[in-house]
Parts: sequence; structure tokens; C-alpha cells
Amino acid sequence: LEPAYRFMARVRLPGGVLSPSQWLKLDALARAYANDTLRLTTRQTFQFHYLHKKNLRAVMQGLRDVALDTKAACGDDARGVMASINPELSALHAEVYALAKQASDHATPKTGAYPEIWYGEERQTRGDGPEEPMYGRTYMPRKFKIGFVIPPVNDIDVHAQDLGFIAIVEAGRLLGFNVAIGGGMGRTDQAPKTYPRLASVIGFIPKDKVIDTCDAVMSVQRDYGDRADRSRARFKYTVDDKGLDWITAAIEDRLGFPFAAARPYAFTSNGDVLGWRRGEDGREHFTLRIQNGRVKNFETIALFDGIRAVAEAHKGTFRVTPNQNLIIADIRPADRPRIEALLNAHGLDRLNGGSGLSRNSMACVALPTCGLAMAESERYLPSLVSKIETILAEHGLTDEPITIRMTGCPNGCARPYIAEIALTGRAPGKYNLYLGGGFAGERLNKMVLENVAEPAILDLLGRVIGHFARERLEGEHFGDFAIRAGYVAAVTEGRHFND
Ligand code: SRM
Ligand code: SF4
Repeated sequence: LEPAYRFMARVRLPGGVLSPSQWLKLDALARAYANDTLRLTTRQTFQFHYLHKKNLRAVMQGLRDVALDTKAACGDDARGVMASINPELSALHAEVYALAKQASDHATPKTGAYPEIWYGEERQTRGDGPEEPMYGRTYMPRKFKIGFVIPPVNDIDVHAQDLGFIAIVEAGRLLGFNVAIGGGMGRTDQAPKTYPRLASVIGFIPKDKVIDTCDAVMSVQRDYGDRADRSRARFKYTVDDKGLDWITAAIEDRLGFPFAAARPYAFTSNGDVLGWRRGEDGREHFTLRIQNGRVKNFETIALFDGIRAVAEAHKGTFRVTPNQNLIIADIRPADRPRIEALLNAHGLDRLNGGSGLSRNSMACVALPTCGLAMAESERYLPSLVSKIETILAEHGLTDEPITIRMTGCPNGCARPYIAEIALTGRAPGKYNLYLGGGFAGERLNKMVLENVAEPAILDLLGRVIGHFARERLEGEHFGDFAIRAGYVAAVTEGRHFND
């Protein structure tokens, strides 16, 4: 008799775009085989939890029925490819999304094992069959993450990607991309050789060179990445160990041309704008806040059922945002009243309220499903946020947008090291507290308290928030203030994060 193994499965969904029928299938699979919930992730896709081993094939085949799979959602390969979601810029979004999808399809390992195992197909190659064209026989040293961003909103946190493409747009036309390399969040406590790093911009490429650039950058990491020490097997360490100039030259060598000088761009935030927006093509879009990405029927609100009702009526698309929210997108103006009525009938429109802090909060899954978690995250952050909200209200800062992110361990799945306030779990009820991240994801934060419990966290935050309320400059963000006021030093390079 075999133990009752249970699994998590993550769907591959480039750019977070899916159809209502795909949503309805995910909904049905979660109700039939998972724990009656769907979890939207920080990389714009879905996770199922508690899948019994005996049901895995049914889930994979159910996904295949709606043209979805779980290929390369985990593993030592190119992970889920992210893309900015800007519903107002419909044409630009469509173009960048198409490139993200192409990059994902291109970089996904061409394995025959997946259909063989999950769909029961005949084995296609035996023994010495053809090698995988990009990865070869050994795959990457470790996971590799790609993302496309459309400034000024840095919703995908492009500086947290191994390979980021920053869209350069002139008069509404996409010219190409600035290329950013070597971003990543993961680190280990008490191991200074590990650190988060922001991706460095190394130059500009025209838009028809995206796939070539993916190949060139990934193959440099494939060939030079550390395959001996797993904790340092990410591209960010290869970039720092070899040096940015050396890596850039190696990429250019494989591309066969030099990068052009990077073009100017600016980011203003990394969050989502909630509620209704109209695209340039006249279609309507509603961004729905999903707290920490958890879609289920709560005691206070039947969120899972409500979205299912919307999906049954909706004729456009859904888009999962990089902040774990959901856009009901591409609604024809004539259909808006019906969607509005459904949102209202199920109470979903109420979810978009809340303070500037809660609207900009994000937590990883952590306990009870994550085997690496050392503390609560998704289940704890909302209660901590409401205590911080009390302090913010005392100082008239309820609407102030402040980013706060929590993870149950230092791996950084909610990209905490670029939040203005961040907490990473150390032990049950104990966290490291970090301050000083950039509001647009452009600067790392720094640890101010190590391994402390809630009272110490609230005490320090209370003092900094009070000081911020009294002495902030016009328009100054909380993270910038924490540095100017001397609570933390600005971290300019990842390798100095632990200094
Ligand atoms: Fe993650 C591992 C959840 C985004 C860095 N991550 C895990 C695992 C699979 C735990 C494990 O290996 O046993 C977690 C599953 C928990 C569960 O119960 O479901 C997990 N990671 C997640 C998700 C679901 C968090 C969320 O709440 O949304 C995100 C899924 C993204 C996706 O759809 O693909 C998720 N993980 C990230 C991100 C953010 C990002 O990619 O933008 C990071 C930091 C960026 C980076 O990679 O540097 C991240 N996850 C890690 C790491 C540390 C990697 C490192 O370089 O050290 C691990 C552990 C590992 O790989 O050894 C990890
Ligand atoms: Fe698990 Fe740690 Fe990732 Fe949170 S940050 S999901 S605790 S691995």
C-alpha cells in the first residue's frame, strides 16, 4: 500500500491571459480534485493544492482539454513568462503579450515525457533520441525567469527577473526593448553568499530580436551557471561572479551583434489600478482585488462562486495580474451592465475597497502547503495589515499607497526585497523586517529588525509612520523616506544587501 501522496500543480499561463472557458475548467478541476480553491500566483498563473496522486492524470488531461498544461511551470528551465497588463493600451498589450507567449513556447523544454506520462501517449524516442534543442541533456543549472514590462507601470517587477524586456514605445509604436539581466530574490538567512539582486539594464534590442536574445542569454547561463552549489546556481550570481561586462560580451557574441545603448524609460509604480478602466479600443476592463491571490468561498463572501458566475456570462478574457489580482477584461460596452450586475450581486465589487497599504500588499502561500515555510504568510498578513492600518489612520495616511510584502521564508516568492515594508519568516510568529524598497520596484530594501515578533514590528513601524506623517516631503514615498530619515541605508547593489 502506497502513502496517500498529495501534490501542488502549477499551470503554465504566459502573461496571465485566459478565456472564460479555461477559467470554468480550472474551477471545475479545483472543485473535483483540489481543495475547493484556486490560488493566483505572483507570476500570473494558478496553483492547485492537495491533488491526490491518483488524480494527477485527470487534472493534466482536463487542462489539456482547454489547451493548458503545467510544462515548465516548475523545474530547471524557463519558468512562467510574465507580461505587463495594461488594459488601457490594448494594442500594445496584445503585441507584448504575443511576444511573451512566443518566448514561453520557445523556451519550454521540448520533452516527449510529458505527454507520455500524463496523457498516456506512445513514447516518441528511445535511448539515444534527439537532444532537446536548447537545454540539451542537462537542462539549466536552476530555474530561469523571463518577463516583459510596459513602462511606466512596473507591475511584473522587471528587476526581479533573470531576463527582463522593458518595452520602448514611441508615438504608441513598439520599437523594441531594453534588456535587463540578472535579477532575482531568493536568499538564505545566515548565508551572506546569497542575496537578492536587481536586474541590470545592458542595452537595447529591436523587437524582432527577442527570441534570439532569450536564446543567447539562457545559453550563457546554461553554459556558465554554477552547477555545483544549488544556492548559487541562479543567473544573478553568474553575472556578479563573471562581471557584467564579461556576461554582456558573451551574450553579444552569441547574438552576433552588439546591443545598442539603452533608451530612456521611467517607472512610477509596481501595483495594479483597481476597478473599471476603458481601453483605447473602447472595451471595458474590471480589475478585481483578490487578497493574496486566494480564490475560494469564504465565510463572508462566496468569491469562488461569484467569479464562476461572471465566467459563465463573460465573452472577453481574464487576466491574472503579477500582484495576484484578476482582470475581467475585454468587455464590450453593451455587456458591461450585465457584468456589473453580477459583481454587485455576488458582492465582488466590495473587495476593491481598503487602505492604500492593503491594496498594495502581497503574501506568498507559506503554511500550510509550502514545505519550505518557517512562518505564516498568506493567512497572517491581512491581520497584521489591519493593525498597521490603525496606525496609518491615526496619522491620516489611510489612503497612502505603501507596498508591503510578506513571505514565510527568505526565498522571496512574493518579491519582498523590493517592497517598501517587507517581512520574511524565520520561525512561527517571528520575522525579519525590511524597509526602504522603491515604490516602483526600482530599489532593494534592507533589514532593520531580525527574527522579531509582532509587538516589535508594530512598535518600529509605528515610530517610522509617525515620523513619516510629520516630516515627509511633498509626494515622497514611504520607502524613500525611510532612507532619507536614516532608518536604513540605500542598497545600491545586491551583493551589499547583507552588509
Ligand atoms: Fe516560489 C519555491 C510558491 C514565485 C522564489 N515557491 C517555491 C515552492 C514551490 C516551494 C518548494 O519548492 O517546495 C512554493 C510552493 C508553495 C505552495 O504551497 O504553493 C513556491 N513561488 C510560489 C508562488 C506560488 C508564491 C505565491 O504566493 O504566489 C509563486 C508562483 C509563481 C509562478 O506562478 O511561477 C512563486 N518564487 C516566486 C518568486 C517571484 C517571482 O518569480 O517573480 C520568487 C523570487 C524570484 C526568484 O526566483 O528569485 C520565488 N520559490 C522561490 C525560491 C528561491 C529561489 C532562489 O533563487 O533561491 C524557491 C526555493 C527553491 O527554488 O529552492 C521557491
Ligand atoms: Fe514557501 Fe518560502 Fe516561497 Fe513562501 S517564500 S511560498 S514560504 S518557499
